[in-house]
Amino acid sequence: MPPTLSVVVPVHNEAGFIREGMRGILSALHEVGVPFELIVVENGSVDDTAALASETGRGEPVTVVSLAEPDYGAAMREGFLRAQGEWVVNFDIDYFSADFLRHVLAGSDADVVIGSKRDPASEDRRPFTRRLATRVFNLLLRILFRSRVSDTHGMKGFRREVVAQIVPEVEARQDLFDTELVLRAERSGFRIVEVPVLVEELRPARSSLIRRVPRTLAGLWRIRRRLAASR
Ligand SMILES: Nc1nc2c(ncn2[C@@H]2O[C@H](COP(=O)(O)OP(=O)(O)OP(=O)(O)O)[C@@H](O)[C@H]2O)c(=O)[nH]1
Ligand SMILES: [Mg+2]
Repeated sequence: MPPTLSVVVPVHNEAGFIREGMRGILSALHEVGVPFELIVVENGSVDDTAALASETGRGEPVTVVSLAEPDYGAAMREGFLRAQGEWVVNFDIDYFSADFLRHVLAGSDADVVIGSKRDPASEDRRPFTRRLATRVFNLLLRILFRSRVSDTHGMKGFRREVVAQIVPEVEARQDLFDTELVLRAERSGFRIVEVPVLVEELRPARSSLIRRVPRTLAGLWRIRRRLAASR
């Protein structure tokens, strides 16, 4: 029987945190108490992330996938396409919650459930610069795509049908994969519901915001051209 929940977690050079992160995610899944699978997709790590992931997942419904090139979006795509669950949720290794899983399972008539860092009832404990980046990024999505979604990064859940229909269409890789996936789901008329979250990363962010700006702008522009062309 397919599981109710699939959780997909992309990981890269996480040897220092993978055990703690996976144990936290597994205990959230056990706490929620529905049949699940956990799919950890490592790519391009130069440490022993994959081996530690396999060791930590022993005896649990865990699949560890390893690919050559470091690419967040390629890892997400691979994990989503392997997932068998009625709902497919994506977590970062350092940002997940049992409450979010409960929101997803209670998702009634929703097709997509987004844990929005910008929901009025959310509590975002990240540093000011990260919160500002989220706001500016979302403003861009509103202007460039007329999107009504308030956040595309972070915890998200998708019904099987959304994954099957939309994931193969997504061309963006790296960190814009999530954005194109959500924008395409929105454009296809799937019902998106946002839920509040407590944002408390379990370790400081590793990526430099400034270095991401030019790549993000160019990537958004390409998504805009693709979506316009596929209308
Ligand atoms: N497979 C894979 N996973 C990645 C890659 N880069 C980052 N990740 C994973 O993506 C998740 C988020 O990455 P983080 O390093 O925590 O990102 P951050 O610095 O907090 O930045 P944001 O979360 O984007 O604000 C973690 O689970 C990482 O291990 C990659 O190249 N490949
Ligand atoms: Mg992080």
